[in-house]
Amino acid sequence: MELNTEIETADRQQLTELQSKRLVKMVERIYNNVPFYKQKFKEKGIEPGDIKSIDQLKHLPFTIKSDLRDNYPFGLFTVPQSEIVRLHASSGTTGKPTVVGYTRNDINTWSEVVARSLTMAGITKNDIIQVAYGYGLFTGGLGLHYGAERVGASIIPISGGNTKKQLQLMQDFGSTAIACTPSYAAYLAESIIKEGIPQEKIKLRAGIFGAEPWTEEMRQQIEKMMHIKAYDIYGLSEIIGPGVSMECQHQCGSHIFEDHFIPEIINPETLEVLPYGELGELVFTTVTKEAMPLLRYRTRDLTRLHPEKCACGRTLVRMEKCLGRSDDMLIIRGVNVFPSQVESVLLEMSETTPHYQMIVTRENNLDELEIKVEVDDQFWSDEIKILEGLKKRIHHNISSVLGINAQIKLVEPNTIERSEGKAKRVIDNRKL
Ligand code: DLL
Repeated sequence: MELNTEIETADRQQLTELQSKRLVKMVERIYNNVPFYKQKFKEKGIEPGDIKSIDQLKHLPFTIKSDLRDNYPFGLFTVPQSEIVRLHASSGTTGKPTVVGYTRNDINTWSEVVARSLTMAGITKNDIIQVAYGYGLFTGGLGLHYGAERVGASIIPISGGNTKKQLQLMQDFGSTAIACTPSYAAYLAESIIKEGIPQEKIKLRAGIFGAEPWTEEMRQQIEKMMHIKAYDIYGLSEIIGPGVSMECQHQCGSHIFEDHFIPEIINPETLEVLPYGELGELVFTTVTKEAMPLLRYRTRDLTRLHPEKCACGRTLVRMEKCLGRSDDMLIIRGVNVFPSQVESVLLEMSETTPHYQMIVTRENNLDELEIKVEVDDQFWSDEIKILEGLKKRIHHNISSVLGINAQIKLVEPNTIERSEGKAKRVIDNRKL
C-alpha cells in the first residue's frame, strides 16, 4: 500500500522543495480557473510567475470563510461539475452552508491522509473500527470510512447516535477502535459504566477523537474510563475534512501532513506571520487539492507549531492541541475566556463530570457568566451543606483560572444534554 510515509521522515529541504513545486502548480491552477483568485492577485499586483517557492507564500492573499459563502455554491471550484465526484457541506451558524467539492483524485488524497492518520495511531487491517462520526454532509463519517478502508481495517459504519446499539455492536463485533467526537466518547464511556458492561467484554484499545476542541484532562479521563489510548485527529472541511493532522503514539502534538497542507501561524489582528512556537491563528494552503484548492485559508483555530523532530522519527511539523477557535473565545467583561479553561478545571476535580455549559448574559451593560456543572453520581448529595462546599471550591478554582467571577450552578447527574456530534458548550444570550 502506497501511503507516502517516507515523506513523513524526510528532511526539511526535501519537503520544502516538494511543497514549492506543488505550490507553483497550485497557484497557476487557481489563477487560471477561479475568477475570485485572479481578481485577488490583480489587487495585490502579483502574477502566478512571481511565485517560485514557499518563501513567497507570505505575499499571497488570504481566504476566509465568507469568501466561500460569497462564491456559493461552486464558485471556487477549478474544475467543471463533471469532474466532481463528491460534495460535502458544513452548516454555519448563519445563512448558507459552506460547500466543498472533491475530484476523484481528491478523494484519493483524502483517503491517503486519513489512512496515514490511522496508521499513526497503530490501526492496521487487523482492527475493527467503529466509525461513530456522523455520515452525511459532515466530513467526519465518510472521511474516516475511506481512510479505514484504505488501511484495510473492518469498518462498522454505524454513524453517530443510538448509544445502545453502539454499545451492543462494540461488544458483539469486538470493536478494537472507535472514531467519534471526544464529547460523545465521554458519553459512551459513561454509558458503559452505567450499563454495568464488564470490562472484558470491551475490546477497544484506541480512540480517534476530534472535530471539536478537547483538553488534556478530558483525554486522561476518557483513557481511564475506557481503558484505551485516545488520539487527537484534526481537520476541517474547507481543507479536506479529518486528516489534516494527527497525533502519533507520543501524543505530543498533531503531525500536519505538510506534503499536502502548508501551515502558517499568523497574528489574527496584524495578519503578520509568526515564528514557530508562538500562539496565533492557524492558516493552511492546500497544494494538492484539485477541485477546491485554497490559498492561505484562515481557520480561526488558535494554536502553536513546533518543528522539532518527534520521538517517533517524523519530521512533519506538529501543532499543539487547539486552544479553541477565536470565534469560540468569549470576551466577558473584557477578559478572554475559552471553554477549554473551564473544562480543565472541572476535570481536575473528581466530583464533576466532563459535561458543562457556559451561559453568558448581559444585564445593565454588565456581562454575567453562569457555568452549569454536572456533579458526578457518586458525589451528588441531598445535603445542602456538602453541595455548597463543592460549589465554593469550584467557584474558587474557576475564578482563579479565568480571572473573572463566574456563577456556578450545580446540576444533578445526567441532566446536561449529551451530544452525539460536536458538543455545544456555550450559550451566549448577549445581543452583541
Ligand atoms: O470537524 C472535520 C473532522 C471530522 C475533524 C472528524 C476530525 C474528526 P468541520 O465540521 O469543518 O470539520 O469543523 C472544523 O472543527 O476548524 C476546528 O475548530 C474544529 N476541530 C476539528 N478537529 C479538531 C480537533 C471537521 N482535533 C473545525 N481539536 C476546525 C480541536 C477541532 N478542534
